[in-house]
Amino acid sequence: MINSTDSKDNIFIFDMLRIQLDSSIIANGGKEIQVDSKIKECCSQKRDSVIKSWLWDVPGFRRWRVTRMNSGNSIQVLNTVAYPEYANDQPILGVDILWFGVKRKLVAVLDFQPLIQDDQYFLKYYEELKTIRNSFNEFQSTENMNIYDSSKYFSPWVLFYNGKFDLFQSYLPDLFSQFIDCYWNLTLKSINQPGDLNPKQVKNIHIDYDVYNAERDPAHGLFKSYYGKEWSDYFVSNFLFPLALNSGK
Ligand code: BLA
Repeated sequence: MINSTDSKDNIFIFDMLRIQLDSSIIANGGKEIQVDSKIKECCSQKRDSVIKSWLWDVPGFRRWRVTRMNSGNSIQVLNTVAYPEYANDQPILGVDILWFGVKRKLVAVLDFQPLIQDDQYFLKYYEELKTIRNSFNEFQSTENMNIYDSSKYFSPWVLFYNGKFDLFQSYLPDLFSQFIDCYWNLTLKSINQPGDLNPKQVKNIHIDYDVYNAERDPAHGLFKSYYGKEWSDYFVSNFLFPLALNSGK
């Protein structure tokens, strides 16, 4: 049985993950950028649910967005994507963590999303992520990845879980902090290293990433059912994947 203490604990874990993320962004020089009020926060008319978003200006990054959805025991979400500057060809940070309280189901996806699928690129950027993945056995299978293509914008070392998972409260904070720390280490190293892709190539890949994800992200359907079609279309095009809007595709 699910009780209310359970639900509070889960909300607390997700709030903690976001605070952990905020603190590490601020420690690395991040400053919050104001977003319009429609994007900042939206409450569902139909259900007990609120979605809040933040945009950060972080040295070395073109864009860093964070979204937190709180629908009590129905669904908890933390989602963040960090796009490095075009002059840096390091992977995009991608995190999507969802908890469905009634089903006791966890969907957790944490990856350094590669700009290209290339052995040299993997050698350069994935050493530390490999080590983390090896210490979280449960997060190693992409078998249940159905909507996305695991070989497009996912690395072979993506931390992925999709299914019933009762231990998430004890696992997630540790997994998340190791993962984020690892990404900062990577950023420090790659800012001082020339990339193999030039800024024009990186820009085109960032555009393609937004186009691909705007088409595929199952978030859109979920948002529609909570916040209506108009808000969802606006949020996906203007906040989640803005480069898809002007790509001409
Ligand atoms: C899955 N993500 C999902 C699902 C939903 C969301 C509803 C399907 C879960 C299920 O029913 O099994 C929801 N995505 C969201 C929400 C936001 C969002 C609410 O972006 C809010 C902003 N998704 C990402 C990023 C990655 C990602 C950055 O946004 C990569 C790290 C991956 N999400 C991802 C994957 C799945 C998923 C791989 C599993 C879907 C599949 O089976 O392929």
